[in-house]
Amino acid sequence: MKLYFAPGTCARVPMVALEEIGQPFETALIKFLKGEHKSPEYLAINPKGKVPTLVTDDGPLTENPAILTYLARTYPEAELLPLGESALEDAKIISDLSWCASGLHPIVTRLRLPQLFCDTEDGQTRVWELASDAMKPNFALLEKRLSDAPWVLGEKWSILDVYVFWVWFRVEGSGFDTAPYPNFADHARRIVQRPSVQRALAREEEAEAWLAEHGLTLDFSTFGQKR
Ligand SMILES: N[C@@H](CCC(=O)N[C@@H](CS)C(=O)NCC(=O)O)C(=O)O
Repeated sequence: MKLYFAPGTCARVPMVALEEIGQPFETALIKFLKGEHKSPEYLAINPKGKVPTLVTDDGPLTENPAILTYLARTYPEAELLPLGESALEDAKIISDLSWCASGLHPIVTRLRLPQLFCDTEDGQTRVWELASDAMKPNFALLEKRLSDAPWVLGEKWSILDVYVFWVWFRVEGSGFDTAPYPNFADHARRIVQRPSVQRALAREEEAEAWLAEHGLTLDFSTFGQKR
């Protein structure tokens, strides 16, 4: 399998999943600043022009919920997700994956890159403020879940923990006030200790260093940090 990724992006989640599975996999670094994600070659694999893309033996797969479900079903011994208990329990897991991808991720993008949503500085401030307001109830839900149990799905770790960790990491660096969410903060500290996460972060660091060496570092200096 081959994972197309860029450091700091949501491709971190399938990267950790592949590390958990423990079988050799290839990675391909997409250089956003070179526009590689919009190149004809990449669009032939992923017409949406985004990362992650996982190329499997049966062809490319896009969208985190699909990639993670595929990996969890194909490698059940890795115990990425507790699938197969019942139709309802499986659907609840899909519900959480969808929440990360279509509920939380779009707000993360507005917090990190408000300039994509408005081309005036005042407008960008407003995008950031509205995104911050929109994120608060979502963080409150996660704070509640992580005060009731150590992991998102309860007593046992799952790849959903890495998905919400990626959201935490992105939001924490955006200027959003994370102080009211101590259990979520503790969850992030525990997740980062996981060996698979350490290995994925090391891969990202290596990619980041390569990008820096070639003048291709993406300026994620966020609006929130600039304020
Ligand atoms: N719904 C997609 C979202 C993928 C996505 O938005 N990826 C971002 C990085 S976190 C990206 O590739 N952005 C580049 C762009 O939109 O040009 C998923 O869950 O996989």
